[in-house]
Amino acid sequence: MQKIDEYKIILQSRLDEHRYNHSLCVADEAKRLAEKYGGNTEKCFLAGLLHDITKNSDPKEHLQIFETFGIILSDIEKNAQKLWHAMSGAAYIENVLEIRDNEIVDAIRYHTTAKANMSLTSKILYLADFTSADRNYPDVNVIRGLVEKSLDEAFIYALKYTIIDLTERSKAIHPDTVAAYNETVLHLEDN
Ligand code: DGI
Ligand code: FE
Ligand code: FE
Repeated sequence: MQKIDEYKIILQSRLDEHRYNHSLCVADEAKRLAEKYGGNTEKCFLAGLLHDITKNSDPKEHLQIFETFGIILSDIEKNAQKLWHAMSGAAYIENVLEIRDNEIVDAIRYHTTAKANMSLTSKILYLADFTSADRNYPDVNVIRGLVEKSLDEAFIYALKYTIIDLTERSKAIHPDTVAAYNETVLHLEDN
């Protein structure tokens, strides 16, 4: 697809080499998971490719994007700059790259915190970000094993991993992350 090549050039101009390589790896992993779980391979690939498009932006650029597109931050969001690239990235791809596809925009918007009632595309992106070939955090092989077995089991594991990591570092947990966790465990209890 011609567009993909254009997006890659934009990404290369915005991201350092490490982050660009990560984006390519997440795109491949998202496509693989879409094939495995009956998702939309093109949307998942594109969401993976573009998900960290504003990751290397400085605070000034993030704040500029929030102002331009009328995004108001909660107190938790103001204090957690690591969450900004998901919000600014979604606004960037929707309004600057003009990708008017809610499934792709939403997947990028929630790729860091997750949220309740995520679409298959959003879940796939969230997990592909954890299991992409470039990842090497402790436990990466546990979640790689789980994602081959069940998307929901891998999803709950990833949420727990994130919540444990945040609490250990005394960081605030975004309400969307709590909602994703609650919804998923309640759903598991039903079975
Ligand atoms: O952008 P990546 O590094 O590929 O991965 P990501 O978008 O999942 O970002 C991970 C970072 O975001 C990690 O440092 C933890 C942080 N994070 C994720 N969920 C929350 C969070 N930080 C806070 N304060 N609250 C959250 O709920
Ligand atoms: Fe990210
Ligand atoms: Fe990422």
